[in-house]
Amino acid sequence: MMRDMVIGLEAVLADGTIVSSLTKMLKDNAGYNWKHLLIGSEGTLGVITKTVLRLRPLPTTNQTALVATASFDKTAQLLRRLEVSLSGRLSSFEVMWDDFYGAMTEAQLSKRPRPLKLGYPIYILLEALGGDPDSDPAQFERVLAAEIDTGLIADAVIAGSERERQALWAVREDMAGGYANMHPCTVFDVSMGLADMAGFVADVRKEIPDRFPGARMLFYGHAGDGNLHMAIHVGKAPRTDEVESAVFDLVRTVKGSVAAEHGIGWTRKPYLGVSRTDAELMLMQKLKDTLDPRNILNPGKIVG
Ligand code: LAC
Ligand code: ZN
Repeated sequence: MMRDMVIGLEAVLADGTIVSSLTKMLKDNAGYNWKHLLIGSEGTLGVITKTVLRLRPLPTTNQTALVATASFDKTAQLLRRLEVSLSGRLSSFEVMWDDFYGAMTEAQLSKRPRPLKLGYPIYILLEALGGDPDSDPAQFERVLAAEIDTGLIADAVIAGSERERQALWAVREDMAGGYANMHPCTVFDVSMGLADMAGFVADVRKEIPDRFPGARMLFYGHAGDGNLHMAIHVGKAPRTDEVESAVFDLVRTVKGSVAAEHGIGWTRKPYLGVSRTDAELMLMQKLKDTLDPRNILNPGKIVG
């Protein structure tokens, strides 16, 4: 659930109390924000039974492109510049490292041609949303052309129709085929400051094959949010604990998160301390003990 979309909530607590604030107020600073305590608590503090979501008017235009850059540093610069030059309209910035792009487009060749040639270190799926059909597409093309001139974009293809737009999105989202030779694999959902991401990826790319010769890896993510996904295959046996502890040691060094969007559950529970201090863990445990003293709500998940 996207935290900032939720404005109202109803939940049942462990003792049966129903707490309800099905408000339509966008601004409400009256006391503790208990709604945000429950959002993301994975059912461990209460059972959410109703929500009020904030809706926004649907944008009427979209522009989509796949671009390639020569480095992650250029990618980060491009993100900062597009946030300004697209007048706040940038809505997707999905980064795909060469390994991911190569595997996906190779597996999809029977369905669609590869939109940009191989050989660049980074590919990015960009999308902008807007409300002005007269000027939005022209602005998008102008902005991308300008970044080709600055050298931040090395190559680009812009979708000229809804069909082409879907074909570009499919490179990122039609992932089953690209994973075909990755089974079994350990998948990750980490995040960190954008400034740390290039170094982190380089460290994983060095350390994992050092420890697990012949390892195969795919890197991709929602880099606009600092969110990085990785899939790591180290052979017929998954060796999940060893792979996780190697990767999470590196996450610790960049003070990153072990769970950017998919939560902790029980698989990431042993690593919660990578991203949370002892004091934070103590506070989480106190909240759990207070709200669910008999440990009946999704026991064993996150804390406790
Ligand atoms: C994705 C999902 C797995 O980004 O979070 O593809
Ligand atoms: Zn994701």
